Amino acid sequence: MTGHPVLYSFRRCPYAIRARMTLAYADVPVELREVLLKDKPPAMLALSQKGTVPVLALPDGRVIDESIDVMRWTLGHRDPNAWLTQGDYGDRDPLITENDGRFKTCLDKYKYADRHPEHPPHKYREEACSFLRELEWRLSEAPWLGGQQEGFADIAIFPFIRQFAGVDRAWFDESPYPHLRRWLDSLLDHPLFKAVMAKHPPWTPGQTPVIFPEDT
Ligand SMILES: N[C@@H](CCC(=O)N[C@@H](CS)C(=O)NCC(=O)O)C(=O)O
Repeated sequence: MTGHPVLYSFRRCPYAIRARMTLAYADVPVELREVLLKDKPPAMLALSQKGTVPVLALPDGRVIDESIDVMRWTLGHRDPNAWLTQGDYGDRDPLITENDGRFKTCLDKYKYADRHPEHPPHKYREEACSFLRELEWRLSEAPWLGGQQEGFADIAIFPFIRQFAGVDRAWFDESPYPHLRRWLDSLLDHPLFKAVMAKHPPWTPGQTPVIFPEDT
């Protein structure tokens, strides 16, 4: 035991990425336990039976198993650039609800179109585009979704747009969303994103703890 909160996480999971980016931004240390989704550790399932990552276990016994709540808990500790109150909406931005709901459903169908043969992939992509248009409009007004600085909505939504763009980057590069591309590229290049994508082998009980973010 390190005395730090324990974060069960999966490197490529967009929900876990936004949680880790927030922890790295706030510089709140946790013990990071990388999970294999097809072989989840019993210790994690004992904390949260729904079996999704991220899961944050606090030293006082509380368990936070929704990524947005992990972000909020983290920012309750330290929020140097006021992510929670960025722009008109802060952490209540309606774009986040749309991202996590309708857009995520379209993204999954677009990404795994072979599992949804009722329609060709471009149909799912077209459905997702109504959300991209909303982002594009917001980003044509200001560099970040909340205004002049990056904030909660940017970090909450970015990992999903990263996935979307990655399905067919050539299409994305030609798409009529130049502001969104600029925004995505600056987040892909962001030190916070780079900091959270280091690779770690799956956690095994008793191993030397991995502390995240790393002490620099
Ligand atoms: N609403 C949850 C969703 C988390 C989620 O669905 N994570 C995926 C990985 S990206 C997961 O753990 N899926 C379980 C599985 O694949 O077994 C959150 O925001 O934390």
